[in-house]
Amino acid sequence: SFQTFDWCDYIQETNSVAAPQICFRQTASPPINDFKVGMKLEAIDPRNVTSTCIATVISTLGPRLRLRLDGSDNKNDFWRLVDSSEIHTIGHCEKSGGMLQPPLGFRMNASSWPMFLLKTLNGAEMAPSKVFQKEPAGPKVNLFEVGQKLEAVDKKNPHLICCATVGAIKNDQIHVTFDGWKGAFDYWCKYDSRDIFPVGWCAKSGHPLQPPGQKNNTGISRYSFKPAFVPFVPTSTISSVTEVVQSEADTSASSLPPTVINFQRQCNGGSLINPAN
Ligand code: MLZ
Repeated sequence: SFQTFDWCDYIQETNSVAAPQICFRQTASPPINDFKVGMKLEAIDPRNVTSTCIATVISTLGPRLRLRLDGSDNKNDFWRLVDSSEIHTIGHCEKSGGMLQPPLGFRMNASSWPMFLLKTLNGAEMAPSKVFQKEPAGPKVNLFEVGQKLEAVDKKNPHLICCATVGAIKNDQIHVTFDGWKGAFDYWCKYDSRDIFPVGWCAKSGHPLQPPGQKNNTGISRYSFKPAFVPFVPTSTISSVTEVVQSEADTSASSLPPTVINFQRQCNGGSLINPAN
C-alpha cells in the first residue's frame, strides 16, 4: 500500500505547478561532486561568518558535502554545495591576506591553535581546486509565486531535502512551507538561497528526496522512501571497512536508526574499498 513519491503525479493530484528553474540560484544541471571523504578545505565558520577555518569532508550526498571544522566537535556539522562560495582550497584565505581562525567552540586552549593548525594540515589530503565549482549567479529579482512547488533543505534536519511549497512572498524573501508537516519546519529565506532547488533537482543529482509528510489514519506516511544508492561493495577488507563505517558514523543529528549496509564478498568495491584491486 506504499507508493513511491513521484513529483509528476503529485503536482497533478495537488493541482499545483513547479517553480521554474529561472527562479533559483542553482545551475540547470546539478554540479558533479568529486570531493572525497577526508579531504580538507577552507570554509567560513557558519557560527562566526567573519572566520575562515579548516574543514574536513565527513560525507558526501549528491552535490552536497557534510563538513566538520577541524578542532570543533561532531555536533556542529554543516552542509555545503560543491558550488558554494563559502568553501575554498587550502591557501585561499592567506592568498587574500587573511589568517585561518580556530572554529567557534575550539575544543583546546586558544594558545594551542598555531600548533593544532600545523598538525591538522600536516600530511592532509587537500581538496584540489578542480573539485570546487563556481557559484552560479542568481536571478536579479524574486520571481517566485505563491503556491509553486520546490525542493528545500529542512534546516532542522539539514541532511534532508524535502517537498515544499512557496507559502508567501515578501520583498526578496519567500516562505518555504513543507508539505504535510503542519508548519513545524517552515522558514523564510531569500529568493536566491542555496537551500532551495527546482522540482527534479534531487532525482537529477542523486540526492535522496523526502516525500510529503502527509500521514494516513495509521499515522504512517503513504509514501515509501526511495533508496538513493549503495555507495560501495567491498570484498577482502570487510573488517577494516566495518571499522571505518562505525567510527565515522554519527547518527546524533538524526532520530533515524543507523543504516546497515551488507557487503557482498565476491564483488569489487573499487579502489577506495579494495585498494589492492
Ligand atoms: N525525524 C523527523 C524528521 C522530520 C523531517 C521533516 N522534514 C520537513 C520526524 O519524523 O519528525
